[in-house]
Amino acid sequence: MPGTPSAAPGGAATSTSVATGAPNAGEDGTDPSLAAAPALRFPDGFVWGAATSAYQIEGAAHVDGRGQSVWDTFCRIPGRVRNGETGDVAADHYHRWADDLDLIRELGLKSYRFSVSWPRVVPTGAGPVNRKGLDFYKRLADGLRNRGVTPMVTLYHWDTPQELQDLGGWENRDTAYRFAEYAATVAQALGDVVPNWLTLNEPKTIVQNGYLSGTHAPGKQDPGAAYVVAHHQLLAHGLAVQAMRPHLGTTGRIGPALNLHPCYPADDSPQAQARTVLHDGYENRLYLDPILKGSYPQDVLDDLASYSPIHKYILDGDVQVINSPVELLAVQYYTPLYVTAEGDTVTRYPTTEAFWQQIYPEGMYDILMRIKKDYGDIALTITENGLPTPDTLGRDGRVRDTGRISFLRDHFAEAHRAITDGVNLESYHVWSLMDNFEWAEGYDQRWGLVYVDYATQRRIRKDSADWYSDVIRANGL
Ligand code: GCO
Repeated sequence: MPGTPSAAPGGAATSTSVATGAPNAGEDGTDPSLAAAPALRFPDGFVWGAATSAYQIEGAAHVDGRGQSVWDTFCRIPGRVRNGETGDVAADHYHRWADDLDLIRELGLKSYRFSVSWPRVVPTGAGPVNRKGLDFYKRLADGLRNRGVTPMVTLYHWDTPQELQDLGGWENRDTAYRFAEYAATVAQALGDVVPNWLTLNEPKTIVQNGYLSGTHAPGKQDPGAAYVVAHHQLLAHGLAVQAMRPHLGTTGRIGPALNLHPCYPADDSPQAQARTVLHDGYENRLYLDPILKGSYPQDVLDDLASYSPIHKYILDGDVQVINSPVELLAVQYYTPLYVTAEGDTVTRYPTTEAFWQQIYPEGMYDILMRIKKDYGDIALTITENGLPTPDTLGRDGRVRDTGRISFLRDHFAEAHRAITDGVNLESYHVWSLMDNFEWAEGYDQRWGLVYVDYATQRRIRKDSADWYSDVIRANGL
């Protein structure tokens, strides 16, 4: 059942601050130790990081043997991506990776979540491995380690190899097996330096944007195929967990990266309540339940029966594979959903430049507490939280992204509140390390802590980057 708003909407997050250190009155009577001590201190060992994905930052789309992905194809369909932009160059991270790792170290990040491009490592999606591609990620992982930063790898962040898409992509069950083979290849190559692994990034977004709205690659509007795609992605997750396990030793941890939306009724009618439960099923339980509980939510399966052939594609043993044990759940929180009696969603809070994103920090607390309540104490990591802001480079060379600082401060405070109330949250990765290709929005939105001047590829730390470095140093705010 979705949580009800935990605080009066827009209410200030409550927090428990613990004074640290004995007061040592300074000359002016203030206590310098308290001035340094954060009001909200995170547990010792809490890990602060940032996240990116391959297609959004790497560029080098036709370099060193990389195969084509569905996003290379999608960007070339007129009208699909704003200004006809592509990830061909992006932030040119493929060539600038060493400087970017230095930047990560300078920011004080202790974890960096990046994704491996499937077609860069296996150009056709199946078969021969591209050593140059694999070597790039080996350099990246080793480079992070050498800088005291823990790598976190996402194996699939939407860049399906085009040759597999030509064979049906996620509509084709075979793609799940090809994914498991690719995952094992990467785990074998990097398993000794990468401790934290995420199989899929937001399978729900592939379903909703790739197969329902058609706003993301492969750009389909096919409700019949959409939830078959959900199932085959979940099967791919389970097969990959099993295929990777032998290469990760006793310390490697695996899990999915799910964008989870706390769902609330838009009014107090019984109809809105009922619609909210089903909405929560489609948004959250359809992915959480098979992976963590070993069963699909029956209310969603019943609803799907009227329009989706998914039932024919769930074969005996599939859900057991999907339920292969995982040690990590990556939570990506951006926005709440408010559901009406008719099953529509309405906007309740101010939105960001991303039309779909409502600013509601308390939703972070609610989704984390709900996971604890319904799914137990699996280790949690926030692998995406952030917003786009109208960032401009000032004449003084500064980017005053005050909106990002207040957004992050409020969401960090809610994460702290959840930890205080018993949630097993161990790390937090801001989306994103740097400005990047924001899918159908192209480069129009800037989500980074670091500004990218695409004309020169210069990286400029925004005010939020400096603020975040202070948070990391203090381990709190
Ligand atoms: C995701 C993403 C990121 C986006 C970010 C902002 O993993 O959900 O789509 O790649 O850039 O979420 O939309």
